[in-house]
Amino acid sequence: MKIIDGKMISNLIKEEIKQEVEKIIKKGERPPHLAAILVGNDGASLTYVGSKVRSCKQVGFDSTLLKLPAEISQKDLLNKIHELNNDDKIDGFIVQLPLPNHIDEEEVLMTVNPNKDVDGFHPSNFGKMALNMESFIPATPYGIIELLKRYEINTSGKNTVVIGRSNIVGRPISILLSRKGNPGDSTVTLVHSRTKNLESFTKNADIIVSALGVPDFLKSEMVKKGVIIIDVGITRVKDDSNSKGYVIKGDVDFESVKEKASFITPVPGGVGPMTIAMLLKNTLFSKNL
Ligand code: L34
Repeated sequence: MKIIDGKMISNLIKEEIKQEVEKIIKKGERPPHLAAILVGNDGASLTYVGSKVRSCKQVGFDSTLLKLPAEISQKDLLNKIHELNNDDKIDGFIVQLPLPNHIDEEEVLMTVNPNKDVDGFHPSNFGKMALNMESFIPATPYGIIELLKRYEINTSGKNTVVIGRSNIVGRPISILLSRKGNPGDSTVTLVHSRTKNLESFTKNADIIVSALGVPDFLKSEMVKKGVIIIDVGITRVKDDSNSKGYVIKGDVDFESVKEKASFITPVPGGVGPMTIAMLLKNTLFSKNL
């Protein structure tokens, strides 16, 4: 069993990006600039956006964090997005999800200028991704692809099972892994809450990408020997014995499944840090558009 070290790879990628930034500065240009909109005070979102801002500093990017109140109106939020769309000094920006219930998420994501949509959530970018055209690839799926590449995991012709059909992970990674190319060329099955006999699919899978958000969902009886496991789940579970008051859990029962897996990502330290590194990569790409 080999642990796929997302933390280590993300640091490597950030180092590569930092060197690109140094080249940009030497040419006398300004560094890439990423902005993030955070609505409300969700604890996990604060952590993730905080890491994004910190990582910008590490690689030499400029960053702007717009913290907006949970009660903000749809109209005021859209206005902020228009401001960022029209700000020539900002190369890319994200609106951190989830948004409060009264906000129409679809309208928000459709308002982001596709050329600054470094999350790749706009239908124009999502459509281009599905058609194998150049586009921004959503950071978490992009991070998974990058991990498969750097660990030289062959996905061609493999039975790949994706658990979960969210717009930000399950759906896009199922498209990416079935596209022509490497990584890609996989025979992808997308299973979800309405799937009958889910185990019959996971048991036959060569590669499993789990993006469900249910701690310890995937047990060792549900997988075959030699399986490759990518655990995207990241749930905070209350734990008073921990100084933070919670522990972070993946979808995979790591201790038992690792005995059967040939490769496995840990949580934390697997896919999470890659999401941040690939967001920076998209922002660098955006600056060069
Ligand atoms: N707009 N919303 C938008 N873009 C995104 O790409 C995200 N996502 C998801 C939630 N909402 C979003 C993230 O940024 C999930 N996500 C994310 C980012 C970073 C980490 C996890 C999820 C991460 O850094 N995880 C660490 C542990 C962090 C902790 O201590 O809680 C890890 O090692 O897995």
